[in-house]
Amino acid sequence: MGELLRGKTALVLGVANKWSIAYAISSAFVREGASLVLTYQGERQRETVEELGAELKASEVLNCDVTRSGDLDTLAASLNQSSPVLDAVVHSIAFANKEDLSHPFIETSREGYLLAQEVSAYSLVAVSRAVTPLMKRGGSITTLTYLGSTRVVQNYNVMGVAKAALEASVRYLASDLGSAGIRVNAISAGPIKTASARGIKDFSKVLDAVSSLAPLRRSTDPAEVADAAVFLASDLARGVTGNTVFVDAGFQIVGLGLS
Ligand code: NAD
Ligand code: IMJ
Repeated sequence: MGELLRGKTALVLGVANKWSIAYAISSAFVREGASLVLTYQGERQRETVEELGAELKASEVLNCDVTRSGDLDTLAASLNQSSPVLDAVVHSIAFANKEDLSHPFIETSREGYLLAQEVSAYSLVAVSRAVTPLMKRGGSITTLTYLGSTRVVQNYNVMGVAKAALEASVRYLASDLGSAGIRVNAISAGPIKTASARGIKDFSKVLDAVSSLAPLRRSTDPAEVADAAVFLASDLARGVTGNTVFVDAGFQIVGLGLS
């Protein structure tokens, strides 16, 4: 048990199950003394996320599909009732059509491109606008990104373009919100076997390649990402905004790796 987030209230969006990076972050936040509000995406996830919320003693577990602006308005209104002061927000949400993550990028349809942008990048802007009025003491907004935003990673395709937009959105949001004492950052995590990775072709090969080439010679543990999220949400990171922090066993520095 630590105290880095004692007295802080955090909203975490993106817990689907216990493998979710957002779940590891939620557990670390609770360990550091934060109180939590979780959201889930639609009825299908309600039971699982309510169970995880109960285990983490979350004060609330609310429905929020980020593509529905009504859901964001309702979320802000419910929070205003129950947790009128928020200190930290974690956005751990991404989605693209499965076929767009296996076919050549040039074949991406207009609809598929816009869907990936809407869910994976625009949602950070929409969530930030909805909840920043509750961040009355200032605070921190953190999102999750991946190296495919700036490098070509096989099959990441339309998600890479969406993550590039997400990282640029982090910088513009940091600029808008700095005067309110709100910091905005991204964590660029190395590959982790979550529900969003399991269906991906050759994902085990990606994990093996990364663990042999990364300076630390291993893959990324969700608990390491969670501890970086604790840092960014805490007052220790009071001077850090607009940044992308890599938690990837060092993989992103490697040029030509021969293991
Ligand atoms: P995950 O599947 O557990 O989490 C993705 C979450 O996005 C789910 O909770 C899902 O419900 C949510 N989501 C999708 N569409 C939504 C919508 N319309 N409204 C609300 N929520 C929606 O997988 P994860 O790996 O924990 O992914 C979390 C974040 O981490 C994503 O942004 C992902 O891009 C990023 N990331 C993952 C890895 C990895 O290797 N797993 C690496 C780097 C970054
Ligand atoms: C995803 C696709 C291709 C390569 C990939 C990934 N690599 C990594 C991921 C190398 C690490 C996981 N990742 C970083 C993501 O952001 C995943 C996003 C994602 C995954 C799915 C799978 C199921 C589906 N849609 C998805 N949308 C986004 O239908």
